[in-house]
Order: sequence, then C-alpha cells, then structure tokens
Amino acid sequence: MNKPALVVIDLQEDFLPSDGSLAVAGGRSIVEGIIDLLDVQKFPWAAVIATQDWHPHDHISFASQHSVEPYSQLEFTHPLGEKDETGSVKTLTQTVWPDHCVQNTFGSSIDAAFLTQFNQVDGKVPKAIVQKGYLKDREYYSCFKDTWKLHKTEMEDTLRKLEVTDVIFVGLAYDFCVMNSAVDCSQSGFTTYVIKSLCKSVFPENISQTDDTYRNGGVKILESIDDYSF
Ligand code: VGL
Ligand code: ZN
Repeated sequence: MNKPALVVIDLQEDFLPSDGSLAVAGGRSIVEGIIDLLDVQKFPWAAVIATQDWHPHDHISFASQHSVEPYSQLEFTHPLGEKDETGSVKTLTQTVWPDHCVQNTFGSSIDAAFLTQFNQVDGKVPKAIVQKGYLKDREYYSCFKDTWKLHKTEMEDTLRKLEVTDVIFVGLAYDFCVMNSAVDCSQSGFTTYVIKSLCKSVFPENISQTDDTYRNGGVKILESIDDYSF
C-alpha cells in the first residue's frame, strides 16, 4: 500500500506577491489549490508537512551581507573548511538573495489561510512544520539538508517514523527549494512527485532545464493531483 505524504514548501509571505521581499511571480495564485489538498476526507494523506525557510537576520545567503546586488552569484567556501583532492578549500557558486524569511518577522510567516486549514487536520492526520536555513553560515534549498550536505533537518526521520512511501511536493519555489527537496527525497528512496501546477519558479524562463533536473533526479512531474493514484 502507498502511504503518501503531502509536503508544502515555503508558502511564506516573503515568497508571495505583492509585498514579499523575494516574491515569486504568480505565487499567490497557487495558495487556494494547495489549501484544497488539505481536504483529508478527499485525499488520504499519511502525513502533511509544511516547511518554513527560517533565517537569522544576518544569514550568509543575503546579498546585503556581501554588499552585492540581490540575485547575483557568489562563490562560497565550505563552512567547515573541508578541502578537495588538490588541497584547496571546497567552494560552491550560489545565488544571493534579498533579505527574506528572517525568523519571527511577518515575512517568515506561513500564509494565514493555509495555516488555518493546516491546523484543522489535527487529530485526523499527523502533521509537522519543518524549518530550515537557521544555521547562519550555510545555504539550504532542500528541506532535508543544507547545500553542503552537512546538517540534516528532521525531515527524513519524520517521514520514516510515519512509514511514508510516497511524497508529493507543492509550493515555492519550483526551481529552488521544491526542486532540491524533491530530488533529495527521491535519492532517500521515497517515490517522489511534484505537482507542477501548484508551484511557481523564481526563473520561469529556465523551466525546461528545471524540469530536466527533476526528471534526472528521479522525480515524477504531475500536472495535477488527479494524476496521482492514492
Ligand atoms: C528559496 C531562495 C532562497 C525557496 C529559499 O524557498 O525556494 N529560494 N531561499
Ligand atoms: Zn532562504
């Protein structure tokens, strides 16, 4: 038997138009469809999980910490100074962002209408909020671990404890946190899906490359929840 979990990625004010500091175009338009998925009479979820990007005010992924323009690319060094075969400290080139999802600010809050519905599944289906991005010295796109694969969140243990077999992802952003979370999820051995119509990208112009990354990562792209057999 399938035991499917719904994972809603980063449905937070800073990623939502019109006022979010890192607003993803069209982000607000997917909220209602995601709320509809919380109808646990209709959809027999084994668990529902929401994730929350949760940064300290001086997080390393903020352009403001480096005096450069948001959305530019910077080279980051390994947070523990680990070296490659040639003896140089490992590096990763990553995008830097406007300040966003600072802990305990309005921008970090999960959409209120979603949260109301999410809280109503209590007692019917196990639910959890998994935070990421709270270690200042490293970026996190995946809700499983940081981009250096050094620190694990409680995501995988939560899914395993609930004996989840399948994971269905929706949310923001399709080309960053949803994508990296889904690929890690598939690599951890879960049968993994993303519902494309319930996601939006930061860079929609790169959609075919983004879709390829999902497919190469073993994630099945569905247009709608109707394409999933419970
Ligand atoms: C995200 C950029 C920075 C996301 C989070 O949720 O996709 N993107 N932090
Ligand atoms: Zn972030």
